[in-house]
Amino acid sequence: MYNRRKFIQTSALGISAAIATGNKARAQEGLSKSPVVISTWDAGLEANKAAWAVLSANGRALDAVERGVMVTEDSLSCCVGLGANPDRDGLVTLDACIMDEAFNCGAVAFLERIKHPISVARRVMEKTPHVMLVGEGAQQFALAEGFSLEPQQLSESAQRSYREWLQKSNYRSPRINVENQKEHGPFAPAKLSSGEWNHDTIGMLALDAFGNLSGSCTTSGAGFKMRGRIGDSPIIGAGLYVDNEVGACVATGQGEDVIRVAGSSAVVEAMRSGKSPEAACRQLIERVVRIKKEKAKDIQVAFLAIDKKGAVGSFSIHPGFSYALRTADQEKLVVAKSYFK
Ligand code: SD4
Repeated sequence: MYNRRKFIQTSALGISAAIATGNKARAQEGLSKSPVVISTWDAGLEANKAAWAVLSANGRALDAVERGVMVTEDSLSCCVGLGANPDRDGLVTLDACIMDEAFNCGAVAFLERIKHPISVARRVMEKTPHVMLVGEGAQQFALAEGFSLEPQQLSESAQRSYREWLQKSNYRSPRINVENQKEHGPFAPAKLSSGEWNHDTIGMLALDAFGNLSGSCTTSGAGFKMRGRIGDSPIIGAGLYVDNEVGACVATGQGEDVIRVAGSSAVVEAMRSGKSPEAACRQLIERVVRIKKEKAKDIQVAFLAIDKKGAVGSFSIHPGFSYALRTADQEKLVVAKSYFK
């Protein structure tokens, strides 16, 4: 009798055989044999572990990029998720998006009091005819989907930095990863007690054992932003883009300047025309620098990309951006090259 156990065994064998055949074909085409996951900033190391647990068990890249960034959303010591810096009215508002190998995508923006915006973005993708929900509507949808409403309560570090910010209440564009808050003002990220720099975004890209790409991006946006401000991170084509035939890209840094060049989509197009992931990221950084002229000195933008073969690369305006890489035989933080030295 073809019982359930046998079905599971047969399916498991089927999956391994499919992966083995897939690996052979991919090796012949010069594609990566192992899954790969990359994510932005130091927090990516922890996030990659959760993603790797999915990828190494032959799970989907889509599940990996959701699970991975949930770790960062959960961590109150980091400024992604509800522990993040608030807007200038003292309220935390969250943005996120996700995209799979078949151009399916979902996003939420200006979402309050929900712990895992990335999972709400995935539900938007899977359960609605839309790509993006914002604000109250996004929150209502999340509640209808069973997410719980968390208290609007700032973490201790966010309370501290908000109190400091209120002393001057001076709104200006965020300066991301500029390494001296005293010199560069309250918009530079805080140094954690661990000595790491605190960033407000994580972007993650994964290639799974089936050769499929997916990506995710989740953020509290710029600390002390104007109420209602939305950056690049939840915008498909700006903060994230995935084209399974070519590659994928995710952005971090000053969102306004990523949106104006349709950043992640443009990096994927540069890879389509034959550029390596690093060369493609560099081309877009050079474009941003050209557009911003003198002001490029004051902003940080970084792109991180992977191509269909599993090659990865990154480029930023200023030094200080790093990304976390995990494959079957590597787990490390890589310092990206930058336009200014
Ligand atoms: C934004 N791109 O909201 C985000 C901020 C960011 O590390 O990446 N911070 O503009």
